[in-house]
Amino acid sequence: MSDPIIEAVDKHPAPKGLQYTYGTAGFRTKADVLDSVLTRVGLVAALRSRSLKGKWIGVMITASHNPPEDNGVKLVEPLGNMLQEEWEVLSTEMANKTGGEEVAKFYSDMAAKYNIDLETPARVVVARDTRASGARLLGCVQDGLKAAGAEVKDYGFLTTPQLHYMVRCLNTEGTKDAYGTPTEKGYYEKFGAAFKTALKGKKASGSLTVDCANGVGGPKLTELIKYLPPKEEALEIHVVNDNVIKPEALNVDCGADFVKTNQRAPPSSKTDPNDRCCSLDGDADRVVFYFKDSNNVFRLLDGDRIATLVASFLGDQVRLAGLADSIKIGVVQTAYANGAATQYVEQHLKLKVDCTPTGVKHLHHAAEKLDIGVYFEANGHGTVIFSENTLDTIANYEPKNPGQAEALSVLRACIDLINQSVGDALSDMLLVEVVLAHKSWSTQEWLNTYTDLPNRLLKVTVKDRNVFKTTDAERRLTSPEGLQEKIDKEVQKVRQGRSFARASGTEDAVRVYAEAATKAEAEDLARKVAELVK
Ligand code: 16G
Ligand code: ZN
Repeated sequence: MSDPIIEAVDKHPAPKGLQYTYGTAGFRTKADVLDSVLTRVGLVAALRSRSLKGKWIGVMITASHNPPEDNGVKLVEPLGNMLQEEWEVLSTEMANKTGGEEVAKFYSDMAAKYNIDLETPARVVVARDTRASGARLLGCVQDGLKAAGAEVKDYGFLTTPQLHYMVRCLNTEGTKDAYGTPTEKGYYEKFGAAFKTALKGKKASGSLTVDCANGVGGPKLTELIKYLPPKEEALEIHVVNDNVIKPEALNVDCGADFVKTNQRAPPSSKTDPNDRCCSLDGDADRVVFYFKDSNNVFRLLDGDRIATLVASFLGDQVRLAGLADSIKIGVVQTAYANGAATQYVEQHLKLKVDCTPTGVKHLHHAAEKLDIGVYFEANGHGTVIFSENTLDTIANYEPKNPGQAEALSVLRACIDLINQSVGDALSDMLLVEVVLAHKSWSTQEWLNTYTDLPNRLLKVTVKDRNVFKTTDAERRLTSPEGLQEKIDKEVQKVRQGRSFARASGTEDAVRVYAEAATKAEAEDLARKVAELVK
């Protein structure tokens, strides 16, 4: 009898001489060398589901902000979290096995090693972004899933956070932790209703122009808008860069990564000074805000700004609700957070700041230890999570006066508005709008809360990036020997200097970050450190 796993794997042979790694964002590379990986990911997803007694596991086919010719895939755990690290390693091993027989053997070895009963049902949810290669790669995953005998739900096109939402909803359906209805309509209804309640009748000033990176966020936002309160009462949204019919336009001269990296609006942008804008990335899990000020100068409100805005607002609401003694808020950042943002949170908001290595899973884990954990990377990736205890406290607290009742109601709506399974550009965007409406703030007032230290990010090509090893949340190098001391010396030469170098997890390069009191000093410091790294 022929083995369906061997057949499926041999139908999509691996290109010779390539090494695949399940990195910070799953497998990600040129789409035309991914077929074999996707079939094997199907097998791993089925095993992972069986190892969790048939819980739903998510498979998202996306390469986020990467160019149109790339693609990728990542696996989602039952509550919407990123794949467990041990399984990342197994996925990497599986992806690099040579042929069907080797893969089939590894599959049964894994089952034996982890005591996985292969008779247990396997349930897997799949979705993809709008890349041209998505349909073909979906077919490859399906072949793997079918060979492993998994039950499959294919949601077609979704944003990455929508897929995380579906996974969490499916696994909590009918329990006390039910997260929502596992349909697209359920997603829009949940977030639309929470937005309306959280606004408390307040109206956003002006309008919001949303650049969707010509990705899946475009059509999904257009759909979401139908579930928001009428624009005359709440928020007027203009959707731009939503052309998904032309997949080669994805992330090209637009989107969150373009705006953050180039520190400028998409060239196609036609907004006036002080118009509020934001950009999503290609799979809508990142968002950054920006505007042109009265002097036509581009002003960026990135993930650091979203974190400070949201942390200050939630802090106010917790205090107003009378819960300041029982609920502590903390902010989680990475080394890329601007020093001024860190200082603002610690000294002005008087909240604790934790720093973790780059990558959502690290921030998420640190945030899970807090009552309310606000975590954002500077690039706009992030969300807010509430601990079990905090959720109970907010759900059960009896308000002592109308002021407390109002704040409690806002907090409850925010809990629903924030996608707690993962950072979600659409949900984060609505949250920012709620906070600005409550504070009656323009983007200029939001910007005025603190002044960013001038900074510079450089990409350095090196012979072997693996020799760059870090400690202290990537802020210091332990290898190559002696390099950190040299960086320290350069840092001391400038005012308010800070700099670090780390190997990229997504590109074959080392990234150098530097900040200082003036632009000239920051640029100079970055250049000097880059020289040292070379
Ligand atoms: C991945 C991470 C992102 C991080 C980026 C850093 C996830 C889902 N994505 O895209 O959070 O900012 O890598 O890239 O964790 P780098 O290692 O190349 O600097
Ligand atoms: Zn993304």
